[in-house]
Amino acid sequence: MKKKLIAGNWKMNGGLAFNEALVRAVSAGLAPTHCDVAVCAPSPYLAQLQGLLAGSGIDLGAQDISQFESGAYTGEVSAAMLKEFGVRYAIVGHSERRQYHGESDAVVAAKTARALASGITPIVCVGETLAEREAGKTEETVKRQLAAVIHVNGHCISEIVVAYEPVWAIGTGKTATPEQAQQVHAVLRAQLHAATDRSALMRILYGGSMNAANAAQLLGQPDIDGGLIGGAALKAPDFLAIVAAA
Ligand code: 3PY
Repeated sequence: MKKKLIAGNWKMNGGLAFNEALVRAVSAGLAPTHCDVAVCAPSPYLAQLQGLLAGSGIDLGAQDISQFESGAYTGEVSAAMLKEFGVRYAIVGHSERRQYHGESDAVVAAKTARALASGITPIVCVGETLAEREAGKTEETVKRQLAAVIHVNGHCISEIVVAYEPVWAIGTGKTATPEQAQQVHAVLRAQLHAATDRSALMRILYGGSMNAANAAQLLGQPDIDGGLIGGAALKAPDFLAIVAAA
């Protein structure tokens, strides 16, 4: 049976004291797990988080991963470095990285391949902008973004976690309706199905202002297998409520 995954994306938030208080509150409130739970923290805090999460049942994730193995890539963090801190997941191709750091589909594919080759599960984000949705290009956009990582040679794509994050729902407080989200998730599932006979076991998360109030309805959709949680992951009661709804 496939377990749902609820992963917090802390983005560029946190601090030593804040992280400790948040993780302690989440761990204390976590009922025996019926779903997988992870937090994707900023790189400088991975060592702290590795310690805090030990024995909690919560996995550690990074928010990015270098496409390169090692060398003269100032500012980059390699898969091997992430592994040293027990990182299990890495978010790849979040729209904020595509938008502010110019990450192309090709770069996202290279990062996905690097993560898979290193035993880190990539959480590959896809999603359309408002302009693309209004132009009727939602399907075309997400299919193009997913195709880029599906055709990564030589890797088992069934190890990928996909996250559908409509860009217009990120940091805006707007959320796709459960029906809108399900519609896109079904498209993504069909595309995965054409690529692997393990598509039914793959997790497709919804991200984009998922919160305590809307989680149950979104997570109740047949092709929504979890959530990638932004702002609500920074508040223990909200994050726990989403986990409970999974
Ligand atoms: C959001 O919920 O805003 C996100 O971007 C999650 O990744």
